[in-house]
Amino acid sequence: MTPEQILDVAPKILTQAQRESYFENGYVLLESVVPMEWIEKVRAVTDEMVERSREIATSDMVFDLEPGHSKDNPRLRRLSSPVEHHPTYWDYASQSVIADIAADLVGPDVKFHHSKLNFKWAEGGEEVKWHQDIQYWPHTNYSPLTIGTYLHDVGEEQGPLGVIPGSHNGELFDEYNDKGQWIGCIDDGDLPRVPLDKAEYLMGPAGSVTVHNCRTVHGSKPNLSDLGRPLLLNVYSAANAFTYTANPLPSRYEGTIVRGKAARWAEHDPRPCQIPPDWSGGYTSLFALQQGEEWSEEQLQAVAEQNQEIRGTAA
Ligand SMILES: O=C(O)CCC(=O)C(=O)O
Repeated sequence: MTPEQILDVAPKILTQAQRESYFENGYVLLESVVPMEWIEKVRAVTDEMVERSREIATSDMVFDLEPGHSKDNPRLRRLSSPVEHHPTYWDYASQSVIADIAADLVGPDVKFHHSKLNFKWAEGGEEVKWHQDIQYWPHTNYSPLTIGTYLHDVGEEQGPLGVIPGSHNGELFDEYNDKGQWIGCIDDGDLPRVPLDKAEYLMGPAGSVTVHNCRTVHGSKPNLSDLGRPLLLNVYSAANAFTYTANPLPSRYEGTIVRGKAARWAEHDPRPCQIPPDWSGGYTSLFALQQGEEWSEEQLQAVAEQNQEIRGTAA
């Protein structure tokens, strides 16, 4: 659907001005839009997951650990595919206001793709380098978007999500380096073409939601404050957008229609998309890839096995 066709359908949550702003700028911030009952439920299961992470010492397909993580001092970068690990995350992704927000921006037929929870731990939570998402998981069109939910209040000090307004209508950048290695971010040599001085940082109280389009250039600074910044990210697309590469963060819910109905025809955008490495054997993590971290043979083997298990259970 074109933005005009989407705008012709009555919105469920957003104002018409917010929808227009999303189409123009490639992002929108919705402050305090999620009821606190949901946030409290999600926080409670997140605490449980953090407890579980005390038992592991190296990153795997579930927990992406910061260097320095230990039983006594857990430091998580990411919980991968939270929907796969606790039903509350899926209830939130499929039944809460965020799926309605997706419908307001991709059209009434909405498909779930994947989820992740980026912690950006207090006192050192790592930066996310400037990148676009769609090169990680190409679709036949550019409707996919990511909805981020701040589980706690986020101000400038916590490393809020930063976006470059209008970049969704610009260049799609190469996320490989000049040696042909996937770096999952925009190479330093290309960054001068990104108007970083125009970056907008999206902040708000717990329950605020960030939405960015899959072509929008975005990133975030390290969190040097003494408060964590858990940001729960759920990715949706129009039902008529189809993937043609393996999902880096698979789950049994990939492809589930969360609003409206399934598509019988795929919609194709003529603009080309870069192809990522083949994730079908497993994916490490955005942070590890951007930081150029090497994972051990044992970690990669464990990831491959967990990956196989999840793909085997995918609906
Ligand atoms: O956590 C963040 O600040 C950004 C997340 C992000 O860009 C991603 O996970 O793709």
